[in-house]
Formats: sequence, structure tokens, C-alpha cells
Amino acid sequence: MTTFTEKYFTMTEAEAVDYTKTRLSIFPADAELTCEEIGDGNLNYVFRIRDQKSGQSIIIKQAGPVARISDEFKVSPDRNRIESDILRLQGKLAEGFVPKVYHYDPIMNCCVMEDLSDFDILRTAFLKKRTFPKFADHISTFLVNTLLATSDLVLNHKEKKELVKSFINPELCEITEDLVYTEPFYPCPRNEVFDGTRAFVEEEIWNDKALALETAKLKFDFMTNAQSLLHGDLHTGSIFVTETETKVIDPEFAFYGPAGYDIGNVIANLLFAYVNGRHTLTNEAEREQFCGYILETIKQTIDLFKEKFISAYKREVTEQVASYEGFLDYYLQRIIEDTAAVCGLELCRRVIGLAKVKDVTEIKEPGSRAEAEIFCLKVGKTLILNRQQYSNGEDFIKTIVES
Ligand code: SR1
Ligand code: MG
Repeated sequence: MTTFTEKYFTMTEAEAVDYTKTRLSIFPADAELTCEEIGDGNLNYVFRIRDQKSGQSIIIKQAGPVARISDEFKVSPDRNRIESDILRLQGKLAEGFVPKVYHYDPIMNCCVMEDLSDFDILRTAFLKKRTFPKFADHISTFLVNTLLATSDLVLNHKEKKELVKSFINPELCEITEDLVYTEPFYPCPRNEVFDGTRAFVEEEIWNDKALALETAKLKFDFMTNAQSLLHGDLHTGSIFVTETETKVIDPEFAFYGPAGYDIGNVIANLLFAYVNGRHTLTNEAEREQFCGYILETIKQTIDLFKEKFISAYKREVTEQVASYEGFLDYYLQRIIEDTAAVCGLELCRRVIGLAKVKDVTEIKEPGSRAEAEIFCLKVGKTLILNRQQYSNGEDFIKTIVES
């Protein structure tokens, strides 16, 4: 029998079953365990262990020493500690919005958690044009609860600095600094530009010095503004949904950064669902219904975030100077500006850079795909350059429908 207490190695499916039998006391002794590796993300291995007798199942998520997407990315398996710790913390701050963590193993760099097999990944559900009327309400609560309560507005500043320390995540931050803030904005060899989009990218993105300067400012803000404990990679592939529930998974990119980073990622990924709907639904009524739902969800996510942030601020803030007249407006406006900018960066990087999204790559007709990509780039550029002009959901919608 394999031992799991001395040395780290990446597990096979059979070893994940052995691990469950010998290291966890979750299933009964006579359980008939089977395992399937179901990970489809860029970084980790995800094993679903099921007892065929009872139907009960768990997830073991193991961090490998390099990213699955490419072994160019050497990423410390310690990210699994970060993920387990933040899931536990978010479970307290936003109860019911993240999977339960049962166990963390610092030798095998794996985390054992609740299996959300009744849920669907939001990106996949959007590709099937399913809609989730409660999503904006749920995600805005998650965002307010996790971003406000971890900031200096609420936390004792020494406690907050301890959290900053324990969530220092240099390697995963470097991936974001490179893939989101740097590479898409110059002809980096790692970019993967679709043929039909290349001329637009060369002329309107790589040749625009004003845009480059703004991305540089934003990169420095990302690296230095330890405002809130972020999820750090809050795209629709990191969100599980049912008709009635929403759960946020995969917070391994967590670190202290600008609060608008998480919100901007949510909005950009809603926009990818929108462009997919625009370019793949041929029936006009269905297209208008789905795209209308996405636009309304974008608007509501921003406006509900603001509304809930304002009430929570009034209830929970402990920092004395935060009660000065005008400070709440100043603080919240900065978050919405950052949201606009990050939404713009995410729109550009998923089109130009290495890590793509299916919403765009699965638009099969090349002319439509180029059109969809150019739309993302135009909206993205506008949001980055004019970020100070955005203060509510309607401002975002205006840019989207006018682009
Ligand atoms: C090397 S990892 C590429 C991308 O996948 C993750 O989900 C993050 O979005 C990262 O930028
Ligand atoms: Mg991920």
C-alpha cells in the first residue's frame, strides 16, 4: 500500500482511492470507492471519489508542481494551503457560498472538500444558454462579504497585516501580472492571436501608447494596493450554480489586492457569455432573451454590490476615519473604477493572451469569432482608458450596447 506521510508526489486515480482509505475517515470501512480525475482547469488535479454503495462522494484537489496548461509555469504546491485557508475563511464570511473543506494535507498538497456534483459550472451552463435569475444577488453578497470584511475598514489593522502575510502568493500573482497586465499589451511570443483579429490587435492595442501607459499604472496598483483579500481568479469557470444556489470555488490565486479585481473578473466573464450568445444563437427571440438576461445580470451585479456595500459599510466599519463625510463615496467609486479597468484587462487578455475562454473559442465561424473578439477588445480598451467615468451598472451597459 502506498504511504502518504513522508514525501509529496502527484497521485493517480488508484492512489487517490488508497489515500481516501488510509488517510481520511469519511467513508465506512466497507465502502466501494471509485475515482475519476475530473480536473479541466489550467493548474490542478481534481479527483472525485465516490462510494458506489451509498452514492456519497467527495473531491480531492491536488496541486501539481507545474501548471497543467504548460510546464513553463512552475507554481509552488503551497497554493493548496492558500486555497484551503481562504475557503475556510470565506465559508465564515459568506456562509453557504463556498464548498466545505474537510481536510488539508501539507505533505501531499491536497485539500479534501465537499463534492458539488449537483451543481454545474457557470461557464458551461451559459454555453448551453441557461439562465440563473438569482446569480447577481448571490455573487454580489459573496463579493461584499469577502471584500469588505477583510479590508482595513473592518479588520483590526494588525490582524489584517497577519492575513496579508499568510496570503502572500508570489508565484500565482506573477502569473496574473504577466498574463493579465503585461503580455497581452505587446507582441509577446506567448500570446495566441486569432488570425482574423490580428490586424486589430496590432493597430489598436499594441500600437497604442496611451493604453500601454494605463496598463502599467494598473499593474502597479495590482502589485501594491493590499485593499482586500481577493479570490484572485473569479471567472465563470470558478463558479458553480444550480437554480437556487451559487458556490465559488478555486481561490488558489488568493492574495491581498484591489477589491475591484474580483468584481471586474465577474463582469468580464459575464460579457464573454454575452458575446457567445450574440454570435451563436441564430433565433432572434432566443438571442435577445439570453443576451438581455446577461446585460441585466451585469447591471444588477454592480448595482447590488454598491447597495449591499453601502449598508454593510454603515453596519460593520470600525476604522475611525472611514466615518468622515465623503469617504464612503470616495472609497466605493475607486472600487467601481478598478472594476471597470480589470473588466477591460480581462476582456483583452482572454482574447490576445495564452489562457482563452470557451465562450469565445467555441464560436466556430471564423468571421463571427473575429467580430466577437474585436468587440471584446473595443469594450476592454474603453473601460481601461475611461475607467474614471464608470460609477454604476448603467454606465457599463451603455458602453457595451454602444460598442
Ligand atoms: C497558467 S494559468 C492560466 C490562467 O488560468 C487560471 O485560471 C488563471 O486565470 C490564469 O491566468
Ligand atoms: Mg482556477
